[in-house]
Amino acid sequence: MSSHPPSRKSNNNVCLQVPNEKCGFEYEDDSVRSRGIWFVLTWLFGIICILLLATIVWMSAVDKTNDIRKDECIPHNDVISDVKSQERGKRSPELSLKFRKTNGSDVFEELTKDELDTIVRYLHSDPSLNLVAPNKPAVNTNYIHTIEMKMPYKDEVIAYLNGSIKKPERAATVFIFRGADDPPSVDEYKVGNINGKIYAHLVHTDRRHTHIPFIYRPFSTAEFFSIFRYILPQVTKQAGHVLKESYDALPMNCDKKCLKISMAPVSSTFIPEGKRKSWFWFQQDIEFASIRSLDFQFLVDTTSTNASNWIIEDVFYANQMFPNLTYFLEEYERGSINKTKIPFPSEEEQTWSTMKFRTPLVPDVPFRAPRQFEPDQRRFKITDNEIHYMDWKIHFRVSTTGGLHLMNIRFAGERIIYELSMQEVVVMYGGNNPYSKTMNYADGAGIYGTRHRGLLPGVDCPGHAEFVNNYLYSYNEGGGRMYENAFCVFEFNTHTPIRRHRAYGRSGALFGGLEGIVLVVRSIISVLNYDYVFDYIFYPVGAVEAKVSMTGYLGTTFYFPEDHLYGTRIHEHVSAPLHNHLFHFKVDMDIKGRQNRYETLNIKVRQEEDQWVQGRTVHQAYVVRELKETELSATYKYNFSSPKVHVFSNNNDISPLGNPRGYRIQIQKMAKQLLPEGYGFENAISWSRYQMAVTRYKPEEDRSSSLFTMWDAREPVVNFQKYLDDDDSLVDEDLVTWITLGTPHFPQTENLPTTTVVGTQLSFHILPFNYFDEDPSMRSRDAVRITPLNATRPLEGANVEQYGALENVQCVPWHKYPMELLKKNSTFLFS
Ligand SMILES: *[C@@H]1O[C@H](CO)[C@@H](O)[C@H](O)[C@H]1NC(C)=O
Ligand SMILES: *[C@@H]1O[C@H](CO)[C@@H](O)[C@H](O)[C@H]1NC(C)=O
Ligand SMILES: *[C@@H]1O[C@H](CO)[C@@H](O)[C@H](O)[C@H]1NC(C)=O
Ligand SMILES: *[C@@H]1O[C@H](CO)[C@@H](O)[C@H](O)[C@H]1NC(C)=O
Ligand SMILES: *[C@@H]1O[C@H](CO)[C@@H](O)[C@H](O)[C@H]1NC(C)=O
Ligand SMILES: *[C@@H]1O[C@H](CO)[C@@H](O)[C@H](O)[C@H]1NC(C)=O
Ligand SMILES: *[C@@H]1O[C@H](CO)[C@@H](O)[C@H](O)[C@H]1NC(C)=O
Ligand SMILES: *[C@@H]1O[C@H](CO)[C@@H](O)[C@H](O)[C@H]1NC(C)=O
Ligand SMILES: [Cu+2]
Repeated sequence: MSSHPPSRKSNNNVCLQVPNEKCGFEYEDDSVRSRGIWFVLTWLFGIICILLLATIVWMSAVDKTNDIRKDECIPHNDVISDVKSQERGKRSPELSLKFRKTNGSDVFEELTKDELDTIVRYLHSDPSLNLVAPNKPAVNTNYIHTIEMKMPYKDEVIAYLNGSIKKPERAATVFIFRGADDPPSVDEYKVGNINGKIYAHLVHTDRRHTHIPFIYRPFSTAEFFSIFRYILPQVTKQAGHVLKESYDALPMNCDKKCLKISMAPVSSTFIPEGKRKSWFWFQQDIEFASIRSLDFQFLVDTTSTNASNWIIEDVFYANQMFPNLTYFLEEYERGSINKTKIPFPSEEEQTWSTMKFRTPLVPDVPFRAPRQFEPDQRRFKITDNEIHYMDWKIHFRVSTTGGLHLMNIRFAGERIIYELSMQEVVVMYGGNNPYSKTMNYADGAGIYGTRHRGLLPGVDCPGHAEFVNNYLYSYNEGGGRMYENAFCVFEFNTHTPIRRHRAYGRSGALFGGLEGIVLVVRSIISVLNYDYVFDYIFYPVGAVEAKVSMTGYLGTTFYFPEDHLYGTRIHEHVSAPLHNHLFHFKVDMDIKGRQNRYETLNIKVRQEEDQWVQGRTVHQAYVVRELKETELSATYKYNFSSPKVHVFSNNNDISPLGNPRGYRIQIQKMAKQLLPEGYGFENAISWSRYQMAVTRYKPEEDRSSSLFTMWDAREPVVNFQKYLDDDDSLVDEDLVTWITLGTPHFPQTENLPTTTVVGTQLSFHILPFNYFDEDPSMRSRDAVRITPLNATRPLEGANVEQYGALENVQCVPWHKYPMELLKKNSTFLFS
């Protein structure tokens, strides 16, 4: 028990959550206190309470180490009922630091540490690959960039799942950077039969490039290391006096007044063929640099694999561009430039960009916020790599390059979704200064799997969530390592009823309702300044929602008056430019099997004769069903004037009422790609042209984006448009749906110090559409039905049916920051 603000007296954090009773606080109002006691007594004598106590006593007996007080919730973490969970280790109330135990037993499971070690040993033993370990980062070496499980093709997986073949071989996708080769390249390898006679070969497919120009490689530690070794010292040596005069700070040997370097890659379409260039600029190295941008910028040509040949090209300073550093310095000496002068922020001036608490604090008394807990015990479980929750069963994997993928999502025993995954996160900026004009980030370069880490219980996910760790291999993180608290799973009461109805009349009265209870699978990635919260939400009605919320810091530029055209001046010297956030998702649905079709229900309006009233014509809406026969005819660009319902169904499974059983996809927030098709960076993210697109499943059309998207627009490694251009038939085929979410973000001063998730949540729903004959949530115990005892006298007592769910539970919410643990060891959060 730990985190009490000093002014709060708490009875060991254990108290009765009774209305008006303020939980162990010094309390002045006696009437409130006695009311509290009255509630306690009522509660103590409640029959349901006795049931609960019996459960508690039983559970205490199960776990002797846990001295449960009768007014305390059962800390479910200690009474996990299933054997597998116990195998994973009993979780301390603070936080589990146990590693997820995996043994590669399942077809969806990521590679285990042993498997990764085997692959690394095997590849390193091949002299022709000439590989070096990740501990000596240099651009002109050959090294393994990432390793991840290569999923067997869907045919095989499904045959394995239905028991008709034995387990497919374990295989891996490996990206090898070959900076030492001439010409240098990045190559995609398949390493197969990992646990047997292992082999490796370059992947060949016409669906993407697998032998990739080295200039398209994502930034790696090797490259950052070289920037720090070769470029920064050069800039500091030649222009250090400018930085000192302008900002009273330096990038090196700087003690307390330091400059941080930030970087924006220039996509290949904006520069001559065969070149690789990035813009760099300085920021004050304080909390937090991304909103502390300064005006000294320079473009570096990093085409050579020999970093000592990298060239500093254009320099931008004081709203002027100079063709080279020497020329800039001459002009600077000559006094023809209006020098920028920004004093290094004092302690006090630093505050606005920090997340330090502001005063006066709200509320003025540190009463705790409402919080959620699980009164009985956890109602879902996670076994190896599968989540079990009510009618849902979900496999998962965390791919090193792709992040969290949910696989084989079943409801009531039937697969509905084979794969649900995020494909790419993009931010496209504009602005006055040179780097903003070509600043487009595709965060895949940041290696999504490694960004899943460090979720904080109590803030990022509820304290009662279960956290999952992952072991992944990436060069940027020094090889194989554990990522703790990579994602979390929790059951959650939204307290928006999922359904309800209240009716009252002479014929009787009735109330029926279902609490808003869902399962959330959450991951959060931080890339540079931004944080994205990804939720996959599972509803008792058989629906799934995918949602992304944005937070973190703005990306900014140094303010010049011209920036008014592009964004908002958010501080004296800081402008935040308009930008467009885009997200791409893959949904591989299988509705009653793999042979599905895609139809739109087009809502139209027409004028028609009213056959019931002579001579009257009416305007009214009607529906035209349009079967989408091929990929190109199935691309969807939102049009306000022609609303559509997007239905995916199985034509071999028609309900007795004549409705094909199906699911539909409904997108809540879309953004249009405003740039011309094929222009610049847009060419690398051709998926963003469509709010939705549907393709026929092809094993090699696995992803819509790649590690290389930030750089490869001239010749995209994965070109999504190509998936569509072969215009395959979509009728009664295995269909994959690709969904773009997005929003333009026009920054505002309220985005200081950070942007918040409020108003930045984008989502789509995957909803049953005549799939069930009746809402499956009608079986939920979380529902209630209330009817009068006597239908003709509804005011004289009612009957409450709760289907057995324990109610009126009063106990301690299980919500704590892992405070004690963090004081001793904050590895899980910051590593
Ligand atoms: C892997 O674990 C599962 C259960 O978690 C077990 O049934 C299987 O035998 C294990 N496989 C190996 C190769 O250890
Ligand atoms: C198992 O799946 C495979 C591949 O989809 C299919 O060909 C086969 O008929 C299925 N077998 C059974 C027993 O369902
Ligand atoms: C890299 O370039 C520098 C300067 O041009 C040269 O001295 C050095 O030998 C080169 N290194 C390699 C490994 O080619
Ligand atoms: C730098 O730019 C100036 C002005 O365009 C030019 O005269 C000079 O040759 C350039 N120097 C180098 C080293 O490119
Ligand atoms: C420098 O500042 C003066 C006064 O504001 C302005 O008139 C002049 O145009 C500026 N020069 C440059 C090169 O921006
Ligand atoms: C939008 O839909 C309307 C009504 O069907 C149609 O007339 C119009 O051409 C469509 N606009 C575009 C851009 O396709
Ligand atoms: C319900 O109330 C009506 C009107 O008072 C009465 O006649 C009837 O017997 C009651 N029914 C039952 C089942 O109690
Ligand atoms: C801190 O925790 C990490 C796991 O998060 C563990 O590997 C490490 O040994 C711990 N360090 C200490 C000093 O306990
Ligand atoms: Cu934004």
